[in-house]
Amino acid sequence: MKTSRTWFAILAVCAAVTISLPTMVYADGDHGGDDSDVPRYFGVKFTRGGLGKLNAAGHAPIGVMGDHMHGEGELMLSYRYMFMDMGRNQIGREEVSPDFIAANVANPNAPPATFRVVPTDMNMEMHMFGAMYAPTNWLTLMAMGMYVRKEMDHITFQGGAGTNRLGTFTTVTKGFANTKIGGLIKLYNDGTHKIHFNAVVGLPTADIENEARVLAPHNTAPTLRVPYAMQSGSGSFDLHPGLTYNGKYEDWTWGAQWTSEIRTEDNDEGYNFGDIHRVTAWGQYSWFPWMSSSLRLAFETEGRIDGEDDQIRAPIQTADPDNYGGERVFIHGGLNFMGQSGAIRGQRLALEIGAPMYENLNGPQMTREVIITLGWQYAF
Ligand SMILES: [Cu+2]
Repeated sequence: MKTSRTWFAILAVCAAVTISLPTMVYADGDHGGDDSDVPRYFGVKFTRGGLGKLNAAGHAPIGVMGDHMHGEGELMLSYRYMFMDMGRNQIGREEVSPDFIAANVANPNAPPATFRVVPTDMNMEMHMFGAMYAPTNWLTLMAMGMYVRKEMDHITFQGGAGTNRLGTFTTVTKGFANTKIGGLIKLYNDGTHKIHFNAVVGLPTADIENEARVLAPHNTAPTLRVPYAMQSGSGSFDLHPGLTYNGKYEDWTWGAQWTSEIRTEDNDEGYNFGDIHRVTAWGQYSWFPWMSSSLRLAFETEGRIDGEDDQIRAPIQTADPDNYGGERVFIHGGLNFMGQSGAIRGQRLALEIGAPMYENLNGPQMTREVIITLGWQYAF
């Protein structure tokens, strides 16, 4: 990564802290009346969500980001673990076998004329560390750092043509993804219906020069820069605008959210991932104050990669910028647990599992087979 980018990222984080400091001091001087005995440090209230019942369905399912705002002076820390498994290759909606890809699908970096290495399975683990703080009721600041581990299994076909298998190999990469910072801005709140704007940016902190040892078709084992899918993030400066709606009535809560990832530039290696647009809607029911369940539908459309990294040239589908993006519809089921008293008061534990209903992919490309998100949140 260019040093200018690193400095830009550091500057942006400092700027966000600086902007929020005066309001934190203001909040400290503003409290009064019934919560004056609540300890405050730098404007942060240590109330553990007050004295009333905390509702497990008070936040959206854990797979939704930037879904809720906080009241003035509240701070929330969170950790999410996300696991995604990918497999089966598709072109459009049609499943294709590794042999079909090796024998028929053209390699844009020919020779060889077709792809000679085919990915068969991939899994991704992501660790997300987040913080939210509300200097005032109409603004919640948020920051999230992410660390990613990816593992991909491949079949190598022998030589330049045919379907004789030479062997298999697995590559593993680890690194930081982009860092998200920004704010959620209240637009409307009448107690039943709430709407806020998501103003978040993605800073180019991702590792995009990951390498791994591969098995090449002529039985050599070079170390190469891995294809785009195995890099740790976009590496570009991205905008993440969005709009979020939340509603509640008795034991029910529901909501909907639009978010996008818009690339504003090429990354340092000369390409950018396609823009992503997501729309999701959910419903939740609180069985008890401490437990709720959720059902969520999610639609996503993503463009192809624009430009290319000239160090990514292997005869594998993931090295072709055109084999990225597509449309996906997922259904997710979730559970939320909310601690009501003692040491666990204010602590939230949530799980969401998603499976595909529809995938139309620019391919050949592997399908997403399952997404699991496990999260812990603590507001005080
Ligand atoms: Cu929060």
